[in-house]
This record gives sequence, C-alpha cells and structure tokens, in this order.
Amino acid sequence: MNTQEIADLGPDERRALFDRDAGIESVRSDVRDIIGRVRTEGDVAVREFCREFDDVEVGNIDITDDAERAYEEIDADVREAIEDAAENIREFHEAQMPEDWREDFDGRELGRRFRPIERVGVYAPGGTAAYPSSALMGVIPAKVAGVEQVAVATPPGEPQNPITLAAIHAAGADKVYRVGGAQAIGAMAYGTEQVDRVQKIVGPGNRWVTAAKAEVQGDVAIDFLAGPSELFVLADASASPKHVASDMVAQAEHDENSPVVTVTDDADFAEEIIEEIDRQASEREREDVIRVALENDDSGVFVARSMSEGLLFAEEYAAEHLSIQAENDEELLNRIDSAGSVFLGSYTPVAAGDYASGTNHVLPTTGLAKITGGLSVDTFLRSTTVQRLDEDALDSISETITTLAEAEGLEAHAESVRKRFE
Ligand code: HSO
Ligand code: ZN
Repeated sequence: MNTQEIADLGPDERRALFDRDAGIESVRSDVRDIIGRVRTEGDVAVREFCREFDDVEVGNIDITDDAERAYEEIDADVREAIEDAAENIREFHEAQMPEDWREDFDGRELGRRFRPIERVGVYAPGGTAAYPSSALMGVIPAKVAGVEQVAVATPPGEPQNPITLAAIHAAGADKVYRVGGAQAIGAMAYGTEQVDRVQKIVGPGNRWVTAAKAEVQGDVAIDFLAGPSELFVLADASASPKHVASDMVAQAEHDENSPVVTVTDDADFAEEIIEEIDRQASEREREDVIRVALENDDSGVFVARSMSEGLLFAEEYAAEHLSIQAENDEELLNRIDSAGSVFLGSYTPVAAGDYASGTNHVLPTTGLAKITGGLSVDTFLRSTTVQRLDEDALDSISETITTLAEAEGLEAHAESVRKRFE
C-alpha cells in the first residue's frame, strides 16, 4: 500500500473509489432461476437448493425451537455478551420511536400516525461469515417498532451455528428458518409450505442474497442492496496512527472486497498510518483477507491538501462508516451530509457500533448513504396521514381546489367541494 495525493488521482482511480457496487450482476440470472423454482415448487426446491449449495439435508425448515435451546446451551459468557449488546441496541432503537401527532394549521387539523408492518423477514448470514450481531441488528428494531411476526432465515449448517441461533432468540424473533442464499429470500418473499410469506425483507448477505433482494423488490419491500463493509477515516495529525490503522485493519477483515480508505492532510502522518497498518495486519488471524482488501484499488491512504479537501472527498464517497479522528471533529461533521454512521473521536472504534454501543450496523454501502440511512425503527413502520377540516378552513382553500381540479379536467372533484356549501 502506498500513499497518494488526492490531487494526483486520475479518472480511473477516482472511479474505483467512488463507483462502488455490490457486484450482483454476474449472479442475477441464476438467482432469477432459483427464485422461480422456489416460487413454483416451494419446500421441495428449498430442500434441493440446501443440498446443492450448503451440502445439508434439511428436514424441518422451521427451527424456531432449536434457537431457544441454543440460547440455553451456549457458553454463559457469550450469552451475557449477546444480552448486553441487545440491551444497548434495544435502548437506542426505543429512543427512535416516533409519536403520532396532530396539529392545527388554521382549521386544518393534520397529523401523522405510525404503525408497524405486520410480517417482516430478516436475513442472518451464516457459513464462514456468520454474524450473530447482524441478527440482533435486524430483529431488535423490528420488535421495538412492534412488528408482530419477525421471521429470520439463516443458512443451514451441520450443526447449525449455535451463537447465531442464540442471538436470533435473544433478539426476540418469532420464527427461525434454516435456509440461506437466494432461496431464503425467495421463500420469504413468496411463501412455501413451511415458510410464511413476509411483507418486507431486510438484512445483509452475500451477492446471491443481495441479487435476490433486487429480484423480489416490488413484490415485497426491502431495506437496500448492500455490498461489503466499507470504512472511510478522515484524520488529522492529532489522531493516533495506531487507532486509525486498527480501524482500517478491522473493517478490511470482513471481506477481500471491503474498501477501506483513510484521508489526511499530513503526508508524514499518512506514511505512519501505512507502516502501522502493515505492522498490525501481520499480527492478525485473518491477515490473508485483510491484505487482499488493502491492496485493492478501492482501498488506500490518501493525502489531501487540506482537511476541507478531505472533507469534500468524504462527502462524495458517502461511506457506510465514516470515522472522524481530528481535532475539530464536530466542525467537520457539520459539513458532512452523506454517511451511514459517523464515529467521532479516538475512543470510538467502528467495532463499537458493529457490536454493542447500540447503533445499528446494517448500513448503506456503495454510496447509498446519499439516499438512505441504515436500519432503524423507521424501516419497520409505515405512516398514515390523518386530517379533519372545519368549515372555514375548507372555505378558505375551496377556490384553490376547484381551480386545480378543473384544470385537470376532474370536475367531480371540484363539485365535491362545492356541495359542502350549497
Ligand atoms: N461492520 C459490519 C458489521 C459487523 N462487524 C458485523 C462485525 N460483525 C457492517 O456494518
Ligand atoms: Zn465490522
């Protein structure tokens, strides 16, 4: 890894950094076939795909009871950590719950009310990238929002990952299915004999899962199409190179395709970070994955001419995680609009938000932070507007309504107002 001046980046280098995507195109057509088969053949197809892709003979797809058992049986320290994390996540999401409201706008009483979606499906990755923490992040906000039926699909294993099962149970899921990949998304979107159909599907997954979410979108709602975990650190020389490097190495550990970027306004500091990253990477268990991620052309340590230039770079990048480790961090934050989750100061590693501070770690990647936030209680709520007008209020806008209605050629609309005053 070398440092590079932002000012020297060519168009291809900029494209590698800014035009990130979830890489789902290559699997789209296979995914379409899988979903088609699940849709027509139900559980028979689900079991066949479990055999083909996961090498597991699945009998019962519904393993809700096993999750409770796993919770009882796992290591007490892990169970306690799950409960501690769950408590913080629950508390933060409870604080997000919006209240229904009505307000008087000159005799027009207008308001909004919020109700949970009834049936939601959460995908909890399994296999080599089993993240029990992601099960907490998907299920807890849904339950806090009041969703009645929260189902979780997680890939089949022999045995099933007990920590993921325990986390699913601790989070309060109502149903657990052992099915992964595109077949899981198809089953939850359209229903099978054993899998109940849901109205919205959320949660991160591999390319197959993401492509499947793209495929079923429209028939069911989804959160967003997320790619591998990514990190952007904006740091000045007041930061600790050790801390910055540790955050870079940590998110690079996720996936060979995880983009990790640091931008700083100090060239010597950039060199120190690179050395530190190299040193720390050698000490990590997942060094192989980390090195591949670091060497990709969408990762690197970049030198800006000023923190302002770095900030503009961060804004355009729209990172999933933005870590600001700089003296005037609040000032810099004020000028950022696009980021999934922001981490301020040197005692706020991204790993805190990944697991236990309480914020959600299912976040928009690949620049989607320009248009959406991460999972929250809002993801699981729908809003309804409510209104009541008094006579004077309707009178005062009647001209506006009738003029616009007639301009649209919808005379009956205009008449429905005039009738009130006959
Ligand atoms: N950084 C990932 C979440 C995660 N980290 C799970 C560890 N486990 C995406 O926000
Ligand atoms: Zn992480």
